[in-house]
This record gives sequence, C-alpha cells and structure tokens, in this order.
Amino acid sequence: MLITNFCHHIYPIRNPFRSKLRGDFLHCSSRRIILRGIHRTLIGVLATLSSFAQAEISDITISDVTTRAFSVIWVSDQPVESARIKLYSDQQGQSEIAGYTIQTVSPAAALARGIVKIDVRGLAANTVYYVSGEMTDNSGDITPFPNTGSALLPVKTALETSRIDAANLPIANDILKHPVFELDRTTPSTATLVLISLPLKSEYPVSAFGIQHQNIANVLADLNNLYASDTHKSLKVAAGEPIEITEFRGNACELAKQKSILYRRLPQKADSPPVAEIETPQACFAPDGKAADFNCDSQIAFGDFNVLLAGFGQTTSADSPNCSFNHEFDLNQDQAIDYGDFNVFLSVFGKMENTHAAP
Ligand SMILES: [Ca+2]
Ligand SMILES: [Ca+2]
Repeated sequence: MLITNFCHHIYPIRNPFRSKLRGDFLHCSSRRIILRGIHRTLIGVLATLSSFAQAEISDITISDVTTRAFSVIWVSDQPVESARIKLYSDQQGQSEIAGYTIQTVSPAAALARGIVKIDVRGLAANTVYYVSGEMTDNSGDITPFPNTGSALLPVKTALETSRIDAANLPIANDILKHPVFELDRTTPSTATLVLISLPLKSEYPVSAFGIQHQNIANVLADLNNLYASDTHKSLKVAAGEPIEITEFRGNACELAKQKSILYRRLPQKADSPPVAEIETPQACFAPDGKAADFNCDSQIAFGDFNVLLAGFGQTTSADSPNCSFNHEFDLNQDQAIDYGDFNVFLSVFGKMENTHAAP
C-alpha cells in the first residue's frame, strides 16, 4: 500500500504508466517491483548494520617501544571483551609477519572502561612494523582498525644500543611514581592508564596502569624505556625536565573527553654517577605557591593564559565529576574555573623561574 501510494505521489499528474523523461519507460507496476526490491535491500542493509554494530575507537597510541617490544593502546566507547593486533611489513597490510607474541595487559576493570593495552614482544631492533587491530565488545560485535582502505599504523623499534650516553656514562633513568584516582579524586584507580612522555624528546610514551596498595594506586613508569626521537637510542632524561602525563579514563567519560593531560617535572637530583630510584614528579614553577606554570616552561606567560582560557567556565563536583574539568586551573580550589582563578593567575603573570637556583 505504501509503495502504491509512493508510486502515485511521485507521478500524480502524469500518465501513471509512463514518464515523459527520455529513456524512462518503466511501467508503474515495474516501479513497484523495483521499489519493493529497494525496500527489501534497505531492510537487509539495516539488519546487517545492526548485527555489526561497531564500537567507536579513539586515541590509538603506540607506547613502551624498546628494541624488542612495544605496546598498542586504544580506547573504545564499549566495554571490551577481547582484543588483538596483527603486524605487517608493509603499510597496506599485504605481508603479515609471524613469530611475535601478544598479550592483553589491561586489567578487567580497564577493559570494562574500553581501555585496551596489548604488549607485543619478540621483535627486531630498528625495524618498522605496521599495526592493525580489532576488538570484540561485550555484545560480541567486532570493531577493526584502521578503517578499510586506510594505511596501517607504523611503529619503529629502537636502535640496538647499550645504555651509555655521549659522555660514556651509564644511563640510569628513574622509575616514576604517579598516584592515580577516579574522577572523584579520592578513590584509587587501577582502571586508568597513564602515559608519560618528554615533550619533543621522547619518540613514544611509556605507559602503565596503577597498582593498588592499601588506599592508594600508583603508576610506576620506567623511564629507561623512553627513547629519543632524534637518535632512536635510549633517552637520558635530565633532572628537572618537564614531562607530560596523560591519563586515559576510558568510557568513564565521553570519548572526546576521556583524555586528561597535566604537566609535571622530573625531580632534581645530584647523585653522580646517576642511580635509578623511584621518584615522584614535582609540580612546576609556582611563584608564591600559585602553581600557574601549567605548561611547565618555567614562566607564567600567554601559553599558560591560553590553556586557562580554554578551561574557563567549567565547574565540577565530587558527586558528578566533569570530565572536561582540569583541576590544574582551579587555583583557588573551589571546583569552578572562573574569575577567582583568573585573578590569582594575573597576580603571578609574567614571572619567570630562576632555573639555576638550587632545588
Ligand atoms: Ca608556562
Ligand atoms: Ca576556582
């Protein structure tokens, strides 16, 4: 009936059996048959789409790249049942590689948040690999990446090297300790994945989930697994260098807001030769105790002003945390980023750190 009406509606004033358009001599009954066919096809397509309802995947990241291993990370808007990756020697995914091992290392609580981390081991140094992956969500639907026809994700393993710096001294970076909490900022989180990198220096971040001990969950990130983007060898980190800490909070937030970034700096230390220790990174330059050097470049300047402005107007609360809220900017700690914080910021604006001062 619908189709019949459709036929009449399309051709209400013309000869119902013949279009005047050149070459279109379809009989209306033929049109019905064709429309029924289209109708069935549409139903078929919709059925197919619903049976392959795909998760949304974001923030595909390579981390923890060494001479023999790396990790593949991504975040899904659906809880993840299982995940796997494949490696190829070409970007089009024609030549699959064998002989490596993979292991999903996300704890169950992280998979439930859609946070996948897969360790890949048994690789060769100084070699480019191309990665494809897929996940099965808890409805049994499979979502692959990259999209069909898109180039695969490249990753290059580190150069074979001993951990000796240019001055022939051993590289002994610290293990960084960073506490992780849920969005309420009090409950320890073992489902949050933390990525640590040295902006402009490290080729890939290192990453880890928090390990809970009593009432605290700490991430321990081995900075010896950072390698330099310029030399492709072990990166020797310097005391006091700024680091970028990114927390992947998964589907505890909307995907567009799941990532939270803050800047800290590596501890100042004076032991020579260097000894690897477990250290907690420090807040950046904070004149008068006002931690307004948001980007850790040792000055309170327009770079900091711009990021503060981007967060302006946000509010949050412990009961219903706002994933967009960056607590770094809440200088007066009233759970709102507003003129109160702006005034605090202005009071230290323009100040510069004396980087040569003793820690
Ligand atoms: Ca700054
Ligand atoms: Ca505030």
